[in-house]
Amino acid sequence: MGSNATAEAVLTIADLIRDQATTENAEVIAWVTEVAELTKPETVVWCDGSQDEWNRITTEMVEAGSLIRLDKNLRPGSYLARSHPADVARVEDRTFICSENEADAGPTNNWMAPADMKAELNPLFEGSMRGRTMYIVPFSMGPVGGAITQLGIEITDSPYAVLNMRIMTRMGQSALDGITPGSEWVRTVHSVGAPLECGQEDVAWPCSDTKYITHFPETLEVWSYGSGYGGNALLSKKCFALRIASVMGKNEGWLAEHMLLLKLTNTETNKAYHLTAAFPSACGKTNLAMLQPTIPGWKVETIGDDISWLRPGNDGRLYAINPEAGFFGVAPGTGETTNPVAVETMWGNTIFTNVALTDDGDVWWEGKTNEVPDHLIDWQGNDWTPDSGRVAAHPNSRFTVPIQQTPTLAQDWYEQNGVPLDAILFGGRRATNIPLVAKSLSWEHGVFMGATVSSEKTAAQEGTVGELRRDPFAMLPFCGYNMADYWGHWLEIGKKLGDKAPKIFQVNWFRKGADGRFLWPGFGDNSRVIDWVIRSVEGDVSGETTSIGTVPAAGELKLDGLNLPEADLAELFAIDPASWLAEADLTEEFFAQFGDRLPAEMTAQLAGLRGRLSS
Ligand code: GTP
Ligand code: SPV
Ligand code: MN
Repeated sequence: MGSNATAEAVLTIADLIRDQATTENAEVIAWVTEVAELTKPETVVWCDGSQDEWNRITTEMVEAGSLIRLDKNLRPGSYLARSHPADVARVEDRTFICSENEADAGPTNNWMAPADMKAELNPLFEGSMRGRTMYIVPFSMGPVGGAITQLGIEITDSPYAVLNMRIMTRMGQSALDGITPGSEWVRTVHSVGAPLECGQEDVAWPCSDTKYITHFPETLEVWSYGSGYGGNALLSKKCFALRIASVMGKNEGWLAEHMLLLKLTNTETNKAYHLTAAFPSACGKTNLAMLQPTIPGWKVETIGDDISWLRPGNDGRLYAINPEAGFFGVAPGTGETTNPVAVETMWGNTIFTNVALTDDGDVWWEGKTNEVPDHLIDWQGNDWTPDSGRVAAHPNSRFTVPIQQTPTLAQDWYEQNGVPLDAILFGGRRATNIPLVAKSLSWEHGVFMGATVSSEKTAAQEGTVGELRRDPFAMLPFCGYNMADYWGHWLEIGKKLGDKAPKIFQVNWFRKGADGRFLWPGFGDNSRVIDWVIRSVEGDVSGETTSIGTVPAAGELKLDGLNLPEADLAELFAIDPASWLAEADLTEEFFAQFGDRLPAEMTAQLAGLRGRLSS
């Protein structure tokens, strides 16, 4: 079937697409047809985002052995997927920004000219969906019709991607209806790169050794090949909402950021505040987004855990939305004591990827419970016992869950025009140097703080866990254009906002003592830091100005009930000028690669820091 010989006798793929199309937009139909003629799927499905569609696809996948249905009573409507053991994280070395000019992608991105990349991709996509179903997945990033909202379509041959996209985005007919002729929308194509020849049996997790995650910011396109995993395959997420959207934002005066979004209400005054925070992958965004304060006085509500879009509003303030509709969260370390809100959120309707299966048909991972089950099936499908000498869940195993199941969800998530921001946090995983919290001396200094974030590598990216690397704004793998221009754009936005700009802070939950233990308890106790941040925004505390920023003055940080040793507190805020100056040298080297595209302000900020440290 599907060969050219029979094409004339039966409906052509173009006929099929036109007959089944759930839109009249000729532009959409032409693009879908073009992709189908290239990839040659066996069938085509226009997704409507309905429960029936979900039920049909999950049933098919369970029957095919590519999903395991979890116990209906323990975890209703939930499934476990096990990836190929080599397809477990984003692949940054296979990720490309294909702008016309190499300099526009900048030194921190892999680059190839659009035409060259298309020439390289074409033979790969040629027939890549043979024997498979091609799904057309329309989605909205943000509430349909919202001021900051953008629309897109993902074409994919992965039913796993379709299910995840239904959770992660507002997927279906209303998004497709929003894509009107001539309007701006993002075209994304994904293939697992594993065509099935006639009679060939499928595997549970098809993928290819050859992987390409490619972005064409000038034509608003994404082409992804060879991987079924998260950020490589759910193209709404890192590919569109960060890499493509960051370029759209640069051109249109807004920002696409790797940030959580949180609402805080002072329970005494009833005044509400909104805060975003950019931390690198697997550095605590989901956890902070679901913060359960350990101190009284604050109600915390969740709006987003991974991506925020920021846009100046008519009143001159900076507004934010979470463009997503679900969480694709890190499973390990997520437990009743660390993140009870996440545990409650995933009561059902959840897709788990690469976690362990319990004997009663539920899921488990390291850190889920204190007691470890006697027997499990590990993430690769093998028997596991506590003395196996290996982890049961992959360190980058994930849960995909609808945001609307979050018990702490703020109504603001539905807000068409977003929420006004009061504070922006930058952080990373730093055993040394970076204090628990510091307020920037100005917007420009805050941009410098963001630009100089370094963090120890986690399992969310391929490579050596623990290795320190620069991750400016937690956007190193996600900025779709020259990082120096991006800093310039942040500086511009700051000028536009003036004194209505949110205040910028630096935080670090991960500082360690000489004995290697975390000095700060983290998690719910991060509310103590957030409390100081908001009081600082309000001017209720004045802090103590140091060479690296303003830190809490003695007594300002609420530490009651914590039993934090004096020495640990001192170490959390210790500033060693020698190691800061050594880091400043590395910053100079890091900045140098951007040549004359580096904003002069960044050089001035570095000089200012060195001057303050030396005096
Ligand atoms: P991505 O989804 O990859 O972008 O990650 P994320 O930033 O949302 O990370 P997440 O909140 O899932 O946290 C990743 C890991 O960091 C988990 O294992 C958490 O348990 C751990 N973690 C989060 N917050 C804290 C904290 O305050 N202190 C410590 N020590 N660990 C934390
Ligand atoms: C991250 O790595 O920052 C994630 C997971 O949030 S993924 O969607 O795979 O990029
Ligand atoms: Mn992320």
